[in-house]
Amino acid sequence: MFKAAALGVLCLSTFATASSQLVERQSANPDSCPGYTAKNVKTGKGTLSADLVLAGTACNVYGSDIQNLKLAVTYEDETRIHVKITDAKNKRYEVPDSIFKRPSGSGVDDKKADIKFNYKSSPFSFTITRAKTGEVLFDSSAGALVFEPQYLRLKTKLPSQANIYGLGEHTDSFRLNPTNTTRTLWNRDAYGVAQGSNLYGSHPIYFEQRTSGTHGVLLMNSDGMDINLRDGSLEYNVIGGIFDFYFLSGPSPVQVAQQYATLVGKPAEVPYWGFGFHQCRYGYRDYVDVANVITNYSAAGIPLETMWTDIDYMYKRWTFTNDPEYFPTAKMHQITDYLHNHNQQYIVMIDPAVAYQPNQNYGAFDRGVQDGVFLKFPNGTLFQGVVWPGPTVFPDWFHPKAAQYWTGEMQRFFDPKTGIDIDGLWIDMNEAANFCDFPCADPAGAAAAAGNPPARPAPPPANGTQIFQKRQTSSANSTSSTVNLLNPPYAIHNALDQLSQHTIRTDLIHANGLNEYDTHNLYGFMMSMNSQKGMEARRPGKRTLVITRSTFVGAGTKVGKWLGDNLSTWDHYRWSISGQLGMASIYQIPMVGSDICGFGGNTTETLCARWAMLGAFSPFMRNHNGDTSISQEFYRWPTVAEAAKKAIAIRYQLLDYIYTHFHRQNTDGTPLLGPMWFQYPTDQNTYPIDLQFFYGDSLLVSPVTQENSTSVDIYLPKDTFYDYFTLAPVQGAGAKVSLTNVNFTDIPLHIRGGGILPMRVESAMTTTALRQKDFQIVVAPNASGTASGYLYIDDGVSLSQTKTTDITFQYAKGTLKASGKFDYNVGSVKVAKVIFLGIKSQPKGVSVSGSGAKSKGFKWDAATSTVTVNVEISLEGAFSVTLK
Ligand SMILES: *[C@@H]1O[C@H](CO)[C@@H](O)[C@H](O)[C@H]1NC(C)=O
Ligand SMILES: *[C@@H]1O[C@H](CO)[C@@H](O)[C@H](O)[C@H]1NC(C)=O
Ligand SMILES: *[C@@H]1O[C@H](CO)[C@@H](O)[C@H](O)[C@H]1NC(C)=O
Ligand SMILES: *[C@@H]1O[C@H](CO)[C@@H](O)[C@H](O)[C@H]1NC(C)=O
Ligand SMILES: *[C@@H]1O[C@H](CO)[C@@H](O)[C@H](O)[C@H]1NC(C)=O
Ligand SMILES: *[C@@H]1O[C@H](CO)[C@@H](O)[C@H](O)[C@H]1NC(C)=O
Ligand SMILES: *[C@@H]1O[C@H](CO)[C@@H](O)[C@H](O)[C@H]1NC(C)=O
Ligand SMILES: *[C@@H]1O[C@H](CO)[C@@H](O)[C@H](O)[C@H]1NC(C)=O
Ligand SMILES: *[C@@H]1O[C@H](CO)[C@@H](O)[C@H](O)[C@H]1NC(C)=O
Ligand SMILES: CC(=O)N[C@H]1CO[C@H](CO)[C@@H](O)[C@@H]1O
Repeated sequence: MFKAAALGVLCLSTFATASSQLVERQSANPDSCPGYTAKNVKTGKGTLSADLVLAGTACNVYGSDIQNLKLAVTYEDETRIHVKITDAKNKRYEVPDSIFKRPSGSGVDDKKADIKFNYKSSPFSFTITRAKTGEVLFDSSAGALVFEPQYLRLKTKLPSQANIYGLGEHTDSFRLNPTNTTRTLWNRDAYGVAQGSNLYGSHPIYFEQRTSGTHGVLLMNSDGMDINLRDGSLEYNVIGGIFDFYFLSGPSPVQVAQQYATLVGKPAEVPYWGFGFHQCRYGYRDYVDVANVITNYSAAGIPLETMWTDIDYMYKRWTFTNDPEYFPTAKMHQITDYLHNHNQQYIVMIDPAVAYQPNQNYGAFDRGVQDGVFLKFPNGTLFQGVVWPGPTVFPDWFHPKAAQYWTGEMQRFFDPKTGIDIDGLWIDMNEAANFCDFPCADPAGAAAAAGNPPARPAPPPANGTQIFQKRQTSSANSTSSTVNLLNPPYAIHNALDQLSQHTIRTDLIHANGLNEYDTHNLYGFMMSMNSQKGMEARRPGKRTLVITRSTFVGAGTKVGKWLGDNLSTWDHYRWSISGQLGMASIYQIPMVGSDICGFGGNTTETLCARWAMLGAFSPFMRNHNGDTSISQEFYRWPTVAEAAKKAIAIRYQLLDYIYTHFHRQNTDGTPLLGPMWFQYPTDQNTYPIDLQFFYGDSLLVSPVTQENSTSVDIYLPKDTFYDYFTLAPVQGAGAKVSLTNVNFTDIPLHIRGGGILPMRVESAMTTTALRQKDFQIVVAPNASGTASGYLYIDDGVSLSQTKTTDITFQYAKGTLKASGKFDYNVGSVKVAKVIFLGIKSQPKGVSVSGSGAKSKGFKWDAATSTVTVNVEISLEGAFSVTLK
């Protein structure tokens, strides 16, 4: 329809008009826009409202300027201000309540608030300032406010070289480049992509870190957008919805995280076993392969908690089916029975797209059609795309029967008696991904051309036969349309040529009248909500473990997240750290991890060894790779096996420490994983660091990050640390420290002075066995000689816990005190050891108190300044241990 040259030259395939308008688009300058004047300003208790009237001649940069806007400001509590700007006359799309439950309540007295809203009338702009100091945190006077049907623009001033974090999902550095960053939010299936582009999820939240404090800014909007960071400013360019801002006061980084969690929802608890080690790959040929991996792990003495299967198990890749020859139900029962009998678990993947297979007795398709839950064109024809099974249809999560349909399919297919008795669920391709080039006029032809689904050789599967096709990346060929829901005038920097490319058409209308254009970024989150519900219905009262690829604000309240299809490269190994820091500490999705050893391409022994160790300090620890990659189970190489055994043993010994921190994040939003500046917010040296991080409050992880290297330069703030392995004190000087001779089975770890770590005395092959091990308490005093820590224990699986143990440890002046709640019945598990670090002189003796508590002697090690006290203390009540 349009000249290829025009499309090619300007890369504006989205702009479906004559070339004169292309020129206009090029010169469109929002800074020339008139802005708005605030009139009729009304203030109430903690509220302010105003009319915003266009202040001059419309600039119409990407559409017609809307004449009259409405401003509503609410001081929702002392720490949060809500600022909403929308069309005064016409209702516009807003993120629905079913996705984001807006806080209720009418607000607090602004005099009590930690941050303040101030405005200028003409042209209208506003600031957010700290009440105590008057420091300006946000100032929209950096550029004209523009509000057009499909283009919203607002620009705030920032300090030069600002420290901005968030605005994910991305593989950029954790601290975003303050002078030259464009973050595009448009969820996208992004196989192995480089940095600087839009990925699977959208999180329009940023934290800004200053030595004077930290604050957070959320734009609650699900439309596509570009956020431009230039030196001194941050600019939103959004293609729909409204300006719906939430400002969070901090002032500490952890407080911003807590405030954000309060706003968007605290992360769901996961089962204790979810923290065990998970193994998966794409390309396990059949049930025999899966069974062999399970037994090979056991033979290698590497703990395997959960075995996974990718889409390989499906019949022709149809979701909610299993292949009767390669993965027959009876054999799958043998596998799940075997795993469950050995206290191990099983997880499989499902995709949202349902194979388009009319008249094939394919229940998941037939029932969906009957319920009318699939996305349709306005004329009622089913919208089809192409995914793994070939032509597919897509559930419309906004359909009133969609949740019931999805839960029903899950109940049926995962029925423990007649189906596959999974313990958790993996959901993929939910951006939603679609291989068919837009406009996908011939899905069947496109599927056949791409070889979806792949042909399988004649059964039975011969050992060693590669039966699966490659994971494809489709090359886009652009086409255009004149409809705005497909091609808005402002083109965000989507890495693909247009919004609908490689996904569901953005002009489709959902059952509730919302369009895909506005809600595209919600698709993966809505699949997450429904899948989580489906899992809960299978095992009522039990926590779920659902791992998704696509996320939106609040996804952590339902699911965990893996970082997607990365590559087996050192870059991706390094980026996995900032990727998981973003998810856990900024977006409140703490059950996160990367594909250990890398997904695409071939790993190497040393990369896999290093990644096995780094991955042991991801909340979600899973080894996974692609179908054409070499096998990378940890037992494949001696160094990797040794590294994995060692790192998993450390992880398991620390599992209750991690579980306690995860529970705390569930309770108040305090991140389980944090960047160094969360703990040292006034130390500017920590701001750019994203290759070291804290796992819980007290463990600093500093992996080797260069190929073939056995050394690493790490930063230690001015503070007391202890080497995790020798337990000897290490004084941090606020400077770099070079660590050498870090061999391929080692990862540097430091305990931060001031922490108390509850650990198991030893590791185990499963988390069930681990829960039978005794505890040892490691006390790591800070320079003032004090320390504190926590231990939370519950049954590890129930949604509501009746009896829990929640202990606070305090150490000062030679005495460790444990107090709190001791209601969970731990059976015969006791505290067997207490290790005091940094004790420079030999104690004269030790005493213990607590019902039935016994001391069984102690040992002081002069070389490392540690005292190890052997004890026998029940976890039934308060106790203390004193060094005399
Ligand atoms: C800004 O970033 C873009 C995209 O990464 C790059 O092409 C360009 O060279 C950068 N500009 C400057 C001034 O660094
Ligand atoms: C399991 O281990 C055996 C013996 O080392 C090996 O031959 C086989 O390839 C392994 N299979 C898998 C699936 O790991
Ligand atoms: C309905 O609309 C779609 C998209 O325009 C078109 O491909 C399809 O052929 C139409 N169906 C019928 C029955 O007209
Ligand atoms: C296929 O592999 C399984 C498990 O390793 C083995 O028991 C079986 O004998 C093999 N079959 C053939 C035909 O080689
Ligand atoms: C892609 O678009 C160009 C320009 O319209 C056209 O010449 C070409 O045939 C198209 N390619 C395919 C594979 O459709
Ligand atoms: C990975 O290794 C396999 C087996 O040696 C090889 O066939 C494949 O081409 C390699 N892949 C890449 C991306 O190098
Ligand atoms: C690491 O060592 C391997 C094997 O000696 C070599 O092939 C590779 O080039 C080295 N990589 C770097 C970055 O030096
Ligand atoms: C690696 O170093 C550790 C001590 O840090 C040592 O125990 C281990 O034997 C070494 N492994 C190898 C393969 O050299
Ligand atoms: C040690 O920790 C206590 C709180 O547990 C704190 O009050 C004190 O300032 C800390 N001392 C140092 C030197 O960090
Ligand atoms: C497409 C892509 O890059 N996916 C992931 C690859 O791995 C890094 C690090 O693990 C992730 O952050 C990416 O999201």
